[in-house]
Amino acid sequence: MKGYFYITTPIYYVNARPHLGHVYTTVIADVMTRYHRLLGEDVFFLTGTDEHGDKIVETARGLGTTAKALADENSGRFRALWPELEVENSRFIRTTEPDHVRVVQAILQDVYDKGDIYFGEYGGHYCIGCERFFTETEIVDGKCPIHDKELTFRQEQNYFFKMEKYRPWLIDHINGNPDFVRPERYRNEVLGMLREPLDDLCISRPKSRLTWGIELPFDHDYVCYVWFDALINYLTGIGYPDGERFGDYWGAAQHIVGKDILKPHAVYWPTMLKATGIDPYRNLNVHGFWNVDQAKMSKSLGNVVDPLELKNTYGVDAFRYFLVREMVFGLDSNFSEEALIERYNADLANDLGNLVSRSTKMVSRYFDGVLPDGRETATEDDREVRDTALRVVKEYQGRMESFELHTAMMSVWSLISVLNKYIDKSAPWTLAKNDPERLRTVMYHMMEGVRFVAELICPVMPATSRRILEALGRGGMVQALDTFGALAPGVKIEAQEALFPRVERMKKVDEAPAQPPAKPKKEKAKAKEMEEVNLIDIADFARCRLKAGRIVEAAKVEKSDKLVVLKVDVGTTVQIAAGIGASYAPEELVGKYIAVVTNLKPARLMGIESAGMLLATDAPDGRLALVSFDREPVVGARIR
Ligand code: ME8
Repeated sequence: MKGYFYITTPIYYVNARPHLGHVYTTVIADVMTRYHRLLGEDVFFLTGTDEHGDKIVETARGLGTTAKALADENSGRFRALWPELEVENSRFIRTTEPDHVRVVQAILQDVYDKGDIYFGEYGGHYCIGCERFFTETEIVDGKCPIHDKELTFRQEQNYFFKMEKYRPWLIDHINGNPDFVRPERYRNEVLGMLREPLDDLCISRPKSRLTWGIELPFDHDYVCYVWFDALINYLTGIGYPDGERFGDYWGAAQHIVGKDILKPHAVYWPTMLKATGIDPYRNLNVHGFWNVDQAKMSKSLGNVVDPLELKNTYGVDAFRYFLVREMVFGLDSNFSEEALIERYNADLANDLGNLVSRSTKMVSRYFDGVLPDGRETATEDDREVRDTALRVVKEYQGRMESFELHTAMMSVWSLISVLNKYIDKSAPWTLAKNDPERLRTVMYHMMEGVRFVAELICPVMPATSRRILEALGRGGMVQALDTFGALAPGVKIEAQEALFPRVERMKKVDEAPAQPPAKPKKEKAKAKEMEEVNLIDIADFARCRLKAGRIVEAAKVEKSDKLVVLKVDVGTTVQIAAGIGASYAPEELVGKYIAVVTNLKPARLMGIESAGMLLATDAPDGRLALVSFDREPVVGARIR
């Protein structure tokens, strides 16, 4: 029987442009798509944009534009981004499209006719960022726990969906299908939400307040609540109710979402489906959040990561690999460009890149680029290569199935490591002189191992995979992952240069070369002139992480006239040793807002650890003047 696989991302709000978080979810969905295609399954991959609701109207108003124009613009940005990242979605859906409007109205009418929608009044605390009410137990310090913002109290007459009615059914369903919501921590979180009675879901907004939405088919004075509208995209996308695709794919539906939208997907959505008489989706796969430099990514902190910039700097495959490998699926992760560079150099330039270039070059050198026949496994080492390749395939498949993508990558890298060690231990350069028979076996096992690696990285790094397979004389995918020995002897192997040229680490100020030797006077003047016209690229400046900080502690350093040790809040607290002791008394410093460079490599000054640098300049009286702000800044905000 033909296997089907249906994968979705959240549809993203069009109030802002795409960022790293959206890219993560969508790349993961693409990786799963490619993986299931390799298994020969029929895959449908849906992504798109969520365009109705208060949040869009509010943002558009603030920008002096219309909701429609804002939606068109930002939806276009999402749509254009995906091909740049080798994301191959089957459809890009917009909730303003006519087929979606029809499906939402049909479902509303159906649930209304069944008696599960009623008219009533409700007052509650609403977060516009989340577009939902929060219950007393969810509210933290009077604020939305996701956006950390004050909630708005809203009371109005509206239509309600009888969500509470389906709570017992949902609890049973989750208990009967332990991986319905995964990883387990989120399943437990959902069961926690279901321990208390649920409020029925308010599914309308009066047109007197909001018109940017889908009109209720049974009351023209109201539009549909944005979440009720948005979730239904997963049905519209595959042609519900009559489309052939719906019948094929719905039973295989996998949603991927971030932890911020767990409740709508794990509570609203299954109960809505139940009321409509549709089977629940198969799995909800929930991932954690990317933080940036240890802080929550947010516009106000100015630390929103632009995915295109990263792709342009490091290449699409390296960027995709980093996202998949770095984040433990389900947990939060910290993004930093340093970490990306480290992974790039260690895993890609060193482990994978070296393996491919040294192996293909050896075949070129010793066998004129023609793969010799060495399929017979002769020694323990040959067997280790073969057995590892076959074992890794199984392990990798199991991990991909259960969405443990980061450990699936670890499996592949364990094979890469075995192959690199195999080459080192076999020393082909010596065999070339004294054991041609053994050299053939080693070359064959090495190249066949490389083929396994190339096939396994295909979902995450499609271009690199293609390039390696082409170098092995394989235009398309081989997909013989159950056979070690599928690579035919006699194929032409093309020698490869570095697939991933090493990337220099960001140059730190304290790593700059020592002062050049003093120059003669004339040259000095020339150098000064040069310095003045020494223009830098904006990217060079962007490497410097400058943040607004607040000094929380200051103390003089004994035996030093100049040095003070500061504790500075820059989102987190860092210790900085600064040479401003002759210009400021410690007590004068506490409470000051200053500009701090936060991505310097830690240094020790007179034995004191210093993890940053503050900015100062010269005052006319010969003392130093700290760079500060003309009004109170957000502590931890990026200076740009
Ligand atoms: O919630 N780290 O849209 P949205 C990881 N329209 N992933 C992140 C992230 C981060 N820091 N920030 C965002 C909506 N995401 C609704 C969805 S679905 C029927 C309606 C990702 O634009 C993650 O997938 O706020 C998260 O769930 C989603 O973007 C929220 O996107």
